[in-house]
Amino acid sequence: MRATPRVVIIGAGIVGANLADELSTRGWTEVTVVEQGPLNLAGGSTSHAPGLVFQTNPSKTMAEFATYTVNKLLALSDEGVSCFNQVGGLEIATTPERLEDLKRKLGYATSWGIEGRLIDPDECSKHYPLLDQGMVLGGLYVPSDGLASAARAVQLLIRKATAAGVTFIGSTPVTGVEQSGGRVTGVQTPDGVIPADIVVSCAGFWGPKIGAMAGMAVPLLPLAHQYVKTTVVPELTGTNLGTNALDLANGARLPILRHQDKDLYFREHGDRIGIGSYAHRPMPVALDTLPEVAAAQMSEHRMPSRLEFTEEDFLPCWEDSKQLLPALRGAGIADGFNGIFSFTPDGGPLIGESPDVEGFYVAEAVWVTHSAGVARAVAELLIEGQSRTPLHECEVSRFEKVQTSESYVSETSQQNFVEIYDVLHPLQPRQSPRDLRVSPFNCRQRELGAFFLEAGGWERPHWFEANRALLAELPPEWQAPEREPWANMFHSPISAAEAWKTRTGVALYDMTALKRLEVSGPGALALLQRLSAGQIDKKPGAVTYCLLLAGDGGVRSDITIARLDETTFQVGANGNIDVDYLTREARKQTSENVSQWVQVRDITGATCCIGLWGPLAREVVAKVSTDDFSNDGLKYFRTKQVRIGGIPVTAMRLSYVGELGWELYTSADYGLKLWDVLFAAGQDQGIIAAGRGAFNSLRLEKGYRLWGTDMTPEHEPYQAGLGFSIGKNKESFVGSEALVARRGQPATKQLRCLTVDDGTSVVLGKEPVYFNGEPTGYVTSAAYGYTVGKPIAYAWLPAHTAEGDTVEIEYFGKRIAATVTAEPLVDPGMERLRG
Ligand code: FAD
Ligand code: THG
Repeated sequence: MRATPRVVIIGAGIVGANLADELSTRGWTEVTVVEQGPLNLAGGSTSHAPGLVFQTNPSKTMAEFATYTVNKLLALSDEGVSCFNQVGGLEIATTPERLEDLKRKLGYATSWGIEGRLIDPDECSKHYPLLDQGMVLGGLYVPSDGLASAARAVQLLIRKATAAGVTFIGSTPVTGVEQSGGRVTGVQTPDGVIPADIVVSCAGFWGPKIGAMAGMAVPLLPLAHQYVKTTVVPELTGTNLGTNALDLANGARLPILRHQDKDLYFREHGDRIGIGSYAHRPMPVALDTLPEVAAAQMSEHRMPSRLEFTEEDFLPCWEDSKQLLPALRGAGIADGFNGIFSFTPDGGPLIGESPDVEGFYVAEAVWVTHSAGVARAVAELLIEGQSRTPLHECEVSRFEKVQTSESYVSETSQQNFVEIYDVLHPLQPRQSPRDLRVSPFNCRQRELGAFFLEAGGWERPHWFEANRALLAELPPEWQAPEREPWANMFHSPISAAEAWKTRTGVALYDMTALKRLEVSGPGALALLQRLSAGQIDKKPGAVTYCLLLAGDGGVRSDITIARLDETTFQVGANGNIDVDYLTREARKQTSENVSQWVQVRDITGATCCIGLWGPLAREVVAKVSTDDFSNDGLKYFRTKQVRIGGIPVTAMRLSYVGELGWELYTSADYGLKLWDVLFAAGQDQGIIAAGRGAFNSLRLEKGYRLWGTDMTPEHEPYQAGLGFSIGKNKESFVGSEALVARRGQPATKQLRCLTVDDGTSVVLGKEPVYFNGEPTGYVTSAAYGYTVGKPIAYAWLPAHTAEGDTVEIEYFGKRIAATVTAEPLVDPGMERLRG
């Protein structure tokens, strides 16, 4: 038995080198890094990356990765020269829209603990004297941003990891992935097989090729992106900042600069300027057309990740650059290239294990900016079974199968390239591909004038124009104030009417997009008892709301488990990450003890679901079913098989909007009929179809958390206000030991319900929250609460904040007063749900 597993890392770019280091510093030293290029300059994206690190990101996880990378590279030094030159980062606005966007960006930075400030054009010029100040409306300045010396960092990491016992093999391509019995066993090279218990592909944009060796779809697209260096800029001469290629990052004093209104970024290279452009057409690259470069020929100018410069694509950018930085008029383009890197369908990186080959992992589509942070997360994942930074936005298993097809990846990744610097609303949907997945009710929803947004490939109605007429009847206390333009995007006042009808009448909600699994077999109960923190060993017919915890007690998902019969359960989950986890664990359990076999089936697409909710729901269903839907006939959080209009339906009595009613499941073929039967039956009750706009408001009023937004694996159940769901008298389950160990330790933070004092300001999420003048937390979900007549925001705040405390939410640079309030805001006594 080895002390630690044998790990092979494919690729010695910034990700692979960091991973070797993160593993070896944690005592995993049986690590071999195999690199096709020469180790001194491998020829991947890292070998030519100019190394700009802007840390601010809408994603907390990505910001955390960046901050860790900055700190690690700052500390990584040789002969007194570090691998990070903290020149600061400046993003400028030349349009009013961008200036507003920078305010939101400052919000993200503050929420995630990155110090930054908005500065006026004068100060922009002070930081960056080459700017044409007349063009600039303002800037966001982040002093801790700067330049990574990526290629040099790789060399230092190789040296450090080698000293710790890691083996690096250069000029050796991996040509195959060996496996046996569903497990990875090694990698093939021209010199033979290197045995391994774990293989991590850090092959950057070559990822799909390595993935194919293990039968794994790696949804990234290699794209070329232009970068040029100018000739000497007279204004910069005399600064004499050194010429050593590996030391160039330290040859800069000016902040790194983004001019996003023209899709450009800039850095200094001694007395020259480097310019990167996203302004050109997307240029996808087929991996089999890469230039072949022999080891001896590899140089800064010749490498497989560097394609010929297509100057005509750059010329408009050169004009834009000279306009912003007039000093460039005295210079020319000295050297340009089309460098290759990775894009993905949602812009996030790809981290995680293959669903089919145990022990085969990927860590790809990672920028230099996030590289050390990603490497740390992967090391934690391998060694501790879980990363401390939540990975739900990065896990390769987050994609639905249709989203890993070549055509989908190609189209969406190119679109992401085009939009990379655009001002995008958080709800802004992609234009194409759309209508990939539609529920059986889609045609009716269209007839009702649904406004659709997309999630996981599904079309989900947000409101229905057919309900606009209800606005005329809307009682004054349900009328919502007007929103400012940003919060008003992808929003309709019709949501108020839909919320009103749900609380006072009855509404149909399309819940089809909710992930559903059937877990069955003699081992089904044991599997779900072990993985969930809830007590589900109940009689058939029971539905249980429970948490999936990680080993350290963090919330990895919240699900509902319905026991349909002794050995069959229906699970309502949050997404493909849950499917991947349950499937993997079911396979393990089955292989360990075949008499306890268990099967997990994703039944989402084969079935559909209608939420029929509202105080009049019972009247509607009574007209079309002879089954007993009375309070005793089907109790709260119970399920039974019924017929509605003759259609076989699984009815579950629960409601994410907090109203009387049921989730009604049937197979996809019956879906449209079920909708029609209910809609016709509900005419006397004034039934409506309602959308996600109302839904999100109603669920927040009821205090129901949304996993991935309100809580993530970094939060434990009690802080998140979900302690009630931990099974009583339940001893051993994943995370139980950690919960016991944490018991008695005071929580430092708490998910709190805020209401906005002015009664009108609706925020969107991720805004920083100030307490006693200091930024101390951030908003998770927010919505206008139509029932309570106030905007609501949930926020993570220090545990010492108490009900009644006043805090301030920063939105577009303004402070909005809000009050910590007891929750839930609606129906704390559960009279509506249990009635
Ligand atoms: P790579 O550096 O490409 O490493 C992968 C390695 O795997 C390669 O060395 C390759 O040879 C090896 N490999 C592949 N296949 C095999 C095989 N079969 N066997 C063995 N080895 C194999 N990011 C930033 O954060 N800031 C920037 O300013 C920035 N600017 C950029 C500018 C340009 C022009 C480009 C193209 C990219 C830029 N990037 C930037 C992105 C950044 O360069 C990459 O995201 C990053 O370097 C990827 O690192 P990596 O280790 O994943 O990949
Ligand atoms: N329906 C079903 N499954 C789901 C969801 C759903 N799984 C994923 C996600 N949504 C889980 N989220 C919730 C959140 C709250 C509730 C149900 C699912 C809920 N909570 C009750 C409460 O807090 O009062 C639980 C009461 C109890 O445990 O007795 O209803 O929408 N099928």
